[in-house]
Amino acid sequence: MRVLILGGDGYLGWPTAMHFSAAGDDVWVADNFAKRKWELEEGIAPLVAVPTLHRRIRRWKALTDKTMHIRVGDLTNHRFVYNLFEEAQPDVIVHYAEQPSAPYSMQNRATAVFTQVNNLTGTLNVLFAMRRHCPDAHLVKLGTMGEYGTPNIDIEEGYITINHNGRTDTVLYPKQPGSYYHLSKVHDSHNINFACRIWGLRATDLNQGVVYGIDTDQTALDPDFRTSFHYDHVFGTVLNRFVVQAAVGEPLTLYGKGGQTRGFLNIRDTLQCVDLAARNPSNAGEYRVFNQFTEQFSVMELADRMVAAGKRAGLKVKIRHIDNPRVELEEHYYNAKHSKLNELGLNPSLLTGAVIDSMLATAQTYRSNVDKEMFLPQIRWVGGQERLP
Ligand code: USQ
Repeated sequence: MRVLILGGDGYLGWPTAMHFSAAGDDVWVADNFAKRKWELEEGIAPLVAVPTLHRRIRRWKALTDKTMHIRVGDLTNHRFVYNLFEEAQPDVIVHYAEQPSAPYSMQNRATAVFTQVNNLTGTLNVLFAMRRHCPDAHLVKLGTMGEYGTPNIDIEEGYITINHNGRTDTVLYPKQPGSYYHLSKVHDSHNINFACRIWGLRATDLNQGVVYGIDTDQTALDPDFRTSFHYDHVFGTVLNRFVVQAAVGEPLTLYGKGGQTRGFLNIRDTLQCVDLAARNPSNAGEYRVFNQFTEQFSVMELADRMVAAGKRAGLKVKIRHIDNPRVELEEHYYNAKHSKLNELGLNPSLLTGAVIDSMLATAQTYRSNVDKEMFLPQIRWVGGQERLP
């Protein structure tokens, strides 16, 4: 397949690029390196410094003799997107190229507006470029489980059948997201669904849970192939943060009561799921939704597992309860369906003690890189004052 990966420099994009290239697919990657700029703005850095994308691609070629094509540009520039799609003629477009952090989007008006303009404009340009240059291509778009929020009923896989006043219809599942970032994914979902309905495009929206993990088969091949792993309060996801906090002897930052329950998956399973979606495309005109996670945990359960892993490693890991900087339910019902990727053959890597132990060991290796100032949350959902010019 010819696979175009949008956001190929990121935590998930780079491992995805290596995964498809290793499988023999023709890989094109595009990125505008915006994430590196946001890191500088926020004063944060990944656990391990990440070489430039150009250097990693050269190293990949040297080690595997496989070429990846790189194009640098911004998806909000429609000319860049049109030229890219015309030139690459992809069979599959894997779209990660969005601002991915809920806290980043909740800092102030400017970051909320930026997140939505950036994410929505980029995705709209992708849809229009598909219509013009590759209408048969399959869009594999990274959505989020956070689109659904935490409703008091079971979460279905994308659609729900409703009986209303004696009539029945199947509609997109209602969305109650918890940040302007998560809302940007909701708006994207509606735009993609609409493009499938009116233009007959084909798309799969992967409503992904919270990802954890440092290594994939390919990142472990060479130090240059390590991915952009964050543990800070802006871009770090909860288990990745806990692992690094434990590695440097800092308490785990548990927000609120800790009963917040989410779907989780290993970064290795992200690659497997994207691969399964890409190799089993949806039909023309079909907007397909997969709930992409393998297990549900509460944040407290993860903290307890981290404490146990610390004990095995001879570390005394403590839990610190912090006033929740977010507005979210801290005790709630959560039961999300996730069978469609399993039906396609997903073989999950579950969160065993051995998986946490190995993440902890890797984090300990890079202990001296950790900036402990980046652990405490500095962005609140309410109460922050916007600085006006
Ligand atoms: N949390 C803590 N302590 C921390 C960090 C987070 O208790 O130090 C809690 C949060 O309050 C929240 C839960 O852990 O209840 C998850 O937070 P997170 O930062 O790991 O994940 P989230 O902000 O939801 O966003 C992440 C990714 C996002 C993706 C989403 C999937 O950054 O790109 O869309 O996970 S999901 O959560 O399923 O929507």
